[in-house]
Amino acid sequence: MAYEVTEHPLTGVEARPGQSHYAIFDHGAHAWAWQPDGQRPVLWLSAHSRFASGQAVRGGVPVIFPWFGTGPAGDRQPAHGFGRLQAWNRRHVADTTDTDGRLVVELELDPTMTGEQPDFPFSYSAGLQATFTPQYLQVALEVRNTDTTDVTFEAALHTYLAVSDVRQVSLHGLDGVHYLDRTATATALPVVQRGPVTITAETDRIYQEHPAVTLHDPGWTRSLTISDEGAANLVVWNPWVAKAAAMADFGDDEWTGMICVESANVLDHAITLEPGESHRLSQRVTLG
Ligand code: TA6
Repeated sequence: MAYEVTEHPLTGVEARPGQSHYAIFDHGAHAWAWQPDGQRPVLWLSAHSRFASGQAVRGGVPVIFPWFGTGPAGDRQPAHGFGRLQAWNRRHVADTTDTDGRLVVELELDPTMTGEQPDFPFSYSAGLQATFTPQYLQVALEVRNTDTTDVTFEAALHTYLAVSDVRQVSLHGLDGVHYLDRTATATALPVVQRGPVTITAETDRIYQEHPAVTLHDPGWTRSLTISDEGAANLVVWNPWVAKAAAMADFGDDEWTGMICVESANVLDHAITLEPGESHRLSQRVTLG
């Protein structure tokens, strides 16, 4: 049976069917726990995360909307948009955890809730649906243009996955896919991925068209398959030593325990909707 979040100051829905744990905050429509029966947590959450309005939660599945980073032209604030910084309206909870172990939570965001957003002066509705099951977690963001003009936005489901040791994992399925290296030492030119992705330094890559990928974690003898729909990009990120130390809400030694695999539409794959059109971005993380 689902219940109101009790472990943190933010409101939301939580459930512990059997030995598993599901949880989502109203704040940012932010799924922060998916731990199936008999498994270690699949979503990573920093021990130093903040849990407050106006602050991003460090971990789980941040909903990045309506721009990624500082936007395509590098001129927008707050970083990664305003969607993850405030409470969304909880619209629907379908709790069948006592029968089939499933919990579906739907939340909404619209301009009446966010106040003036000079960098995004449009009418829209954004809906987030999180589906927690014993086999997979699915998060879907649907954005509708309710304005009378075209609306262009970026979005990402910025999923933090827990791993035994990021230096031991490998991400398979991106061989031959072009990516943009966003680390400081990179050239601005796309690079082609050769073989599985392994993490041996700060890694911040925006891959282009991509298939489902599989994260192999030998330390926990666990594999996760990450599949998506409506995502032109896949972002892979680990801050490594220096960037982890530079973030106040990220423990200096926590970088070894996580990798972000983010389904996204960013930069030249930003989405433009005509009046009345909508777009759905979804990601599913499946055990095995
Ligand atoms: O998705 C990768 C990234 O854009 C990195 O460049 C890093 O900034 C990360 O997101 C975390 O961003 P945040 O604003 O949550 O600290």
